[in-house]
Amino acid sequence: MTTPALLPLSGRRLPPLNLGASAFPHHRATLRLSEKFILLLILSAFITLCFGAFFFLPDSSKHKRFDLGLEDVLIPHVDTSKGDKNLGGFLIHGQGHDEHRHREEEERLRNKIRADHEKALEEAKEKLKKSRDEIQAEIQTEKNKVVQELKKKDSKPLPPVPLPNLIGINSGEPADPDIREKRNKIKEMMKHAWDNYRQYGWGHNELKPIARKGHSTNIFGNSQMGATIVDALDTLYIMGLHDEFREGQEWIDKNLDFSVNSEVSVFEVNIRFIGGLLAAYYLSGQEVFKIKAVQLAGKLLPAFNTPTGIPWAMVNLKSGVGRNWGWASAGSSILAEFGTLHMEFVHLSYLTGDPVYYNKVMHIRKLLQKMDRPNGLYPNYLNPRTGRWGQHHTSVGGLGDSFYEYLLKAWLMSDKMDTEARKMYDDAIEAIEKHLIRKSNGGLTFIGEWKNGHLERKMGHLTCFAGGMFALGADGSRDDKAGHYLQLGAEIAHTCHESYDRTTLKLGPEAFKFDGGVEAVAVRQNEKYYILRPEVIETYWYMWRFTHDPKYRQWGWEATQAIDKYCRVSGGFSGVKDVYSSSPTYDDVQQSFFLAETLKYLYLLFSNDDLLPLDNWVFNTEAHPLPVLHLANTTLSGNPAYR
Ligand code: DMJ
Repeated sequence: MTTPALLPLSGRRLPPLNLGASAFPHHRATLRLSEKFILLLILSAFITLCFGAFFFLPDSSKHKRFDLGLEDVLIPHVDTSKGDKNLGGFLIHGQGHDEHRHREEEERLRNKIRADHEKALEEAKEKLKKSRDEIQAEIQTEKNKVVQELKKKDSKPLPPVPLPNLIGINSGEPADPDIREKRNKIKEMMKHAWDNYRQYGWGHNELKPIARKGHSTNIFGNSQMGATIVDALDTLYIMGLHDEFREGQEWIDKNLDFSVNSEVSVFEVNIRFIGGLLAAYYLSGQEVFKIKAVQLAGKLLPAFNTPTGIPWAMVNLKSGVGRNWGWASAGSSILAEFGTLHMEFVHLSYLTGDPVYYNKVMHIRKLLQKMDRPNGLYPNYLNPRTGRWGQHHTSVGGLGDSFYEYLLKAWLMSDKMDTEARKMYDDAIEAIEKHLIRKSNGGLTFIGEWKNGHLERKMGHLTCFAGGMFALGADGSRDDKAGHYLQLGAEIAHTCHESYDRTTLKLGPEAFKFDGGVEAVAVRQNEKYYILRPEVIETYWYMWRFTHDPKYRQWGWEATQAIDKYCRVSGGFSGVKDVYSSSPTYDDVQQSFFLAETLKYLYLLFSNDDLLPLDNWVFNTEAHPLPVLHLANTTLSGNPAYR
């Protein structure tokens, strides 16, 4: 009950009564004093009565408020001519007399109550379907939310973080007209891929260039988060496609929403979305990208609520419930997934001043450091409940690859201050060289896969990125083996080029063997596809930057022409199902990494080295450039919060 209306009565003196002629024109002009006094008494008694009655009236709000969201349907126009109605235990008051309207209201009310009950029942049923772990994870998520909220309230705004030195964003124009022409061709291919996605797949994650409609895979859950837009932004930027960049920015600003009931891959969302948004932020300086990256990162954090702190592979962005892939050994998380968060998470802490991200990835590192490694190798599978390895499979390709890459890049990104990461990288690479790297009979260096003490002499297209990694890690290597690692990078680049050159389309297969007389060739039908992957071109580019051997540009140009000839369709670019067939069929998917990585690495290969120089930028595993944090005495940031 509000009091202001009463204050004038109780708080102030009554205004003097005007009892003169103007007040009572029908009476005599003057009244005797006693009459005036009696009248005054009656009036004040009347006022006191009204005042008291006002206080002693029952509180009507108690009767009409039902805190079940029903206010809007209960209050208006309820007929009380037949007395109060009692519906579902709720007392309804009201006034009016329209019987028909009354019945309608009643019906509406019943329906709403019924619908509410059904909804509650459904929710209860859904809850019962969940496992104990899931329910526990939900509770934990809720708890974390509360803690985060409290933290937010407590924490004072941090001073703005100084931006690192952003060098070489708008450079790279080659003087040589032939190289310029090739670079322009690659830009034209980017425009073709983008324009078609813009026309037929806008807002969807990817494009089906033949069916000319949107496409998605389970890594993005059932969401439509515009993966291609986010993944392509920095490529558009460095190519000078600024109108397209702005279109993408506008879509992100207006539409990119992470409060969706969708179960996504933590790794993929991190490398494509967070990496893409951060790179777009650093390149363009547009705050919206930073804000979205931080919002999204907050949605991934519940994935870390496991007994060990090793995150689940997937997380529901709305509920925060996480789980692992059904196919992974013994319910394990995957090395290349939980081990490929470091770069982005360090930048998130750097930009927000919130150490939560940094702490999550450092916790993973510490845990890995403590574990025994069979033959010094990291198995691909780790159980997040028990903290034990799953199957002893080791790979520098799928399931393992970018874990090693991120150890090296954590060191580079910290301006070489994070020596712990460098040591882990050096140790891992030594074990890999000893157990996984071999020369084929024909003299091709390859990286096989370690399976329970046995070397499988097969190399994946994904593994071809390692040529670039070895070259990138050459400088600063243990025992000054820079020359050795540069050579190793060159040998892997050569092997991977052979895997392209030995096909009909001059495009590489998904996996190729070095066994039984076969060298760098796919044997199984389901390994003959090419899905616009970047790894071989990525290695050409790193090798070009470190050696300037013209063969890398030549090989890159061969790949460009093959992609344009065999993967280009009028609705974009598509993967092909068999690189050994002269009449290949299309898989009808334009992968977002084609725009993020393949075309970017090709463009960089035909640009001068002053475009995104490697002393200042480190590319995440999806080719999103993040600046080196040149900060002395810390591996993280200049923010005192970390010291
Ligand atoms: C990309 O999404 C990333 O490079 C990832 O690390 C592995 N492979 C795909 C492209 O092939």
